[in-house]
Amino acid sequence: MSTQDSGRDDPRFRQIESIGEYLGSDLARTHGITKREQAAGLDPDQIQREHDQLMHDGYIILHGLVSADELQLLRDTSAPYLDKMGRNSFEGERTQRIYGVPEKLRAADRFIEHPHILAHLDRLLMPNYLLSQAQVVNILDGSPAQPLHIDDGFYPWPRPRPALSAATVFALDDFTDNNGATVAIPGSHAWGEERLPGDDDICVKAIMPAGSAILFLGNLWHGGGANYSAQSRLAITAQYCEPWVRTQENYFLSVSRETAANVSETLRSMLGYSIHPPFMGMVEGMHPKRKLDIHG
Ligand SMILES: O=C(O)CCC(=O)C(=O)O
Repeated sequence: MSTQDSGRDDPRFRQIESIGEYLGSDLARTHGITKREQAAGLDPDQIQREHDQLMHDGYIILHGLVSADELQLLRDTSAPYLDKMGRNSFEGERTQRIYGVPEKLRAADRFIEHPHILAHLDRLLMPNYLLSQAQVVNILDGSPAQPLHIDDGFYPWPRPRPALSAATVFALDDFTDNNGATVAIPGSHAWGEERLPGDDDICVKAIMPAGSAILFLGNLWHGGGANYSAQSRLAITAQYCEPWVRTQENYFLSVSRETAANVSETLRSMLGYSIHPPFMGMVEGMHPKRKLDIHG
């Protein structure tokens, strides 16, 4: 019989009985979801309490997530790339940003795939969520506050609605009262389209020591603060989105295949080498990892 006669004769052929099974199944047969909080030795009750607070306020601050050495390595390896100012008031006229972080800065992996952050993302987003963007952000002295914004407002689904993304800002320097600590409006993740931040809204500042992070929902109003401290404020921010929306940075272009083959399985998946069932992310009907030269 010719190989074109019937796929049913192939032992790998799967009979799909219903549209529900079709939509719910992982036809590319990706990996199961790991219980990351267990694997990382995190206390599920504590994560649940933090999750409840995150859903109530729209943000939480987590302390002591990374070591002094991990902070120093990221500061040192970032420094050569911090050579340009922002191109508009949103990027910040006195703010430096590094894009293409997963290609340039291996020291950032620890922050992007931090188990405590992933434990929360695993509760917030669907399996195989994606890294939407990651940036090192250096707010220089004299920088005005960044305009308040929400991170997932460009997806055309009117609010109030569930967050389609979540973000971290890790302090690489201590965040103080006057050096540009991230500001946020508690509870603003529940606002509708028509409500904009006003003078009466209470903003909190994420004042926290280096190595801490603010984790917030993509529909929370927030922004980088004003820096009038005579020192710069270094941070790394990562945004993660549902696996069925478009990411902001196109990592298939900014991350080489060689890098994608060599990062952790978790980061590779978040860079888009993953499948949202049944087919989103496939390449020629196959799992995208098949395009990488992965050994072992
Ligand atoms: O740097 C910060 O504190 C926040 C940055 C931010 O929200 C952004 O650039 O979108």
